[in-house]
Amino acid sequence: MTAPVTFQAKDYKSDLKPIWCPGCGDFGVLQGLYRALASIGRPPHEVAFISGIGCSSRIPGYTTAYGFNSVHGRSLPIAQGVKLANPELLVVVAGGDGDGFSIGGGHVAHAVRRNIDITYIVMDNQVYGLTKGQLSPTSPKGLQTVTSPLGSLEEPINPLLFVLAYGAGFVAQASPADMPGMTALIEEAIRYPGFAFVNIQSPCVTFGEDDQQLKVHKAKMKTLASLGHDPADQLKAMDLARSYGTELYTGVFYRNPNPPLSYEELIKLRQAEESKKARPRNRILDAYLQK
Ligand SMILES: Cc1ncc(C[n+]2csc(CCOP(=O)(O)OP(=O)(O)O)c2C)c(N)n1
Ligand code: SF4
Repeated sequence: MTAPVTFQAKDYKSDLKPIWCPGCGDFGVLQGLYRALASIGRPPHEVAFISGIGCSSRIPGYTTAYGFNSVHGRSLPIAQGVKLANPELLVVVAGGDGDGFSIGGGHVAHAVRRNIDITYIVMDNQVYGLTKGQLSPTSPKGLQTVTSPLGSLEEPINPLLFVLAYGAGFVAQASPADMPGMTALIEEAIRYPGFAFVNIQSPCVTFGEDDQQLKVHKAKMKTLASLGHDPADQLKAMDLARSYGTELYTGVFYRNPNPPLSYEELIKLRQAEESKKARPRNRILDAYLQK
């Protein structure tokens, strides 16, 4: 009998050296992704990373999996297309809060309600890192940046509530300040059979609030488990998510205890039903297909 093939974190690591600033939170997230994939044990050629544009969106290049570093804000539509074209692939979407909730914000609602089995990891650093520190949609009110030297006047959006409100089946938050906890959450999200979202508080040490955010996270973090939160309780999840920006809760806010069929499973069922029906031939389509 041959032993089953197992994988280690290093098997997902490409030869490309990350060019992130020393201390950037994205290093930890990348390690967490490698480790979660190794624990799941799917070979790199069965995994695809899709991203938009941003520092965090460089992730696909740093893995040995298939990758598409696409267009700013368009990672979700591309990832959904990839998964539908090849449902056997494990598809992970990675990107920033600007990519996901500014320019790409309109896609989130539809990815959630369509419920294709992909995992969406947002590295939420509350600024636009790649373009040198402009305000992002999750920047806290009052944050001073190059575009808000006197402090931001806008309220941040709440990515957790946003995704919960559209009915996502899996919503979690993590920080690389707790590597084992973050890795376990990434793995759980990937294993969830449907659209899963993990908001990772991944500090930008160059343009963020300050360069000590990981230490701040460590001191501030509270696990939802320690609060006795039941992840099956959707309303309580929304209540807890309201404290985004003030508290730093980590863990699973919501996991649907009865996950519905994913979009790709519904398509398979539809195809099976349709194939049983006798349909009048479409002469124009038949002629086209025979060309
Ligand atoms: C269509 C388009 N608009 C704007 C840009 C410029 N741009 C590139 S990355 C980015 C924001 C990056 O911030 P975020 O997505 O939060 O990722 P981070 O760099 O912080 O990881 C912007 C505005 C672009 N590349 N394409
Ligand atoms: S600019 Fe910020 S987000 Fe980009 S690599 Fe540097 S620390 Fe990371």
